[in-house]
Amino acid sequence: LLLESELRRALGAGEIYLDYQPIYTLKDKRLNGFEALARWRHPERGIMEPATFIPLAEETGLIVPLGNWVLREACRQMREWSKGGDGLRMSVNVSSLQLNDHEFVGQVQRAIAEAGILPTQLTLEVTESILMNGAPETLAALTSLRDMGVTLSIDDFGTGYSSLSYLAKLPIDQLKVDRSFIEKMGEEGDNGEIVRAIFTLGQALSKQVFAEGIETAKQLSLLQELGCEFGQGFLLSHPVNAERAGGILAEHA
Ligand code: G
Ligand code: G
Ligand code: MN
Ligand code: NA
Repeated sequence: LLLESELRRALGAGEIYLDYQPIYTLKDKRLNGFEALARWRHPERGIMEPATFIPLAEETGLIVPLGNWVLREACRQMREWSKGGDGLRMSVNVSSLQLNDHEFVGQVQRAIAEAGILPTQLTLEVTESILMNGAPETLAALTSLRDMGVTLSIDDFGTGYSSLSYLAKLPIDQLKVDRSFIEKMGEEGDNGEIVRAIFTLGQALSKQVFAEGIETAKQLSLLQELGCEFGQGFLLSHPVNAERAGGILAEHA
């Protein structure tokens, strides 16, 4: 059983770190940026996936300091990788508890300023459910972030229950199609109809559509046919540590 005290200690002890999954253009595999993914190097249990500790962090409220650390570290790393220019982007996952924290917008602003990156280099990924429970304060926070120049993305898109009229009104730039839809693409009896429908929706609402969880060449070619611009997945690259991500960046420079 994971304990709150362990996670609290881990944060202080520097056991939490970030892996990075490259995001590419699908047409010609140019590097667009990275998604930062939190990991916990536990002294006895080894490397732990976020699925095991993010829920604990959320239950205990530790997600606020943890999320703030992730944000600052991702921005700092982006700065280090941006010496050759400012075209590279970093995506950071944000929990609803962070968004609802009244200090969040200020923390994002500080993380950007402290690192010395452009707000346009940062993308925040929020889940559909955050938006559906859409408290006015949440929407106000999103609007402030977008006004700053930060890009906002809906992660795991298609698994929630966004009403289309509501979606049209949200201050959101991107839809990230949930991996489950990409997974089914190219299987017997699935020619990507759902994904195609999400693309049509994205176009109608002027939202960029990203694909995640691309694992097969078949999925990639179907996505290319759909005109999907950006994507990530094991076929293109697994999440890698900062050093390897730096190497990938150097290859693409
Ligand atoms: O990295 P995968 O490696 O297992 O990530 C699993 C889930 O954990 C994903 O849904 C991802 O969005 C989430 N996740 C990863 N890193 C973070 C983080 O820093 N903050 C939050 N809130 N979620 C994260
Ligand atoms: O929910 P979120 O999109 O943030 O989830 C990111 C998670 O997806 C991470 O756990 C990452 O390791 C995982 N992931 C990335 N690419 C693939 C893939 O191609 N297949 C599968 N099964 N998982 C992937
Ligand atoms: Mn994500
Ligand atoms: Na996702």
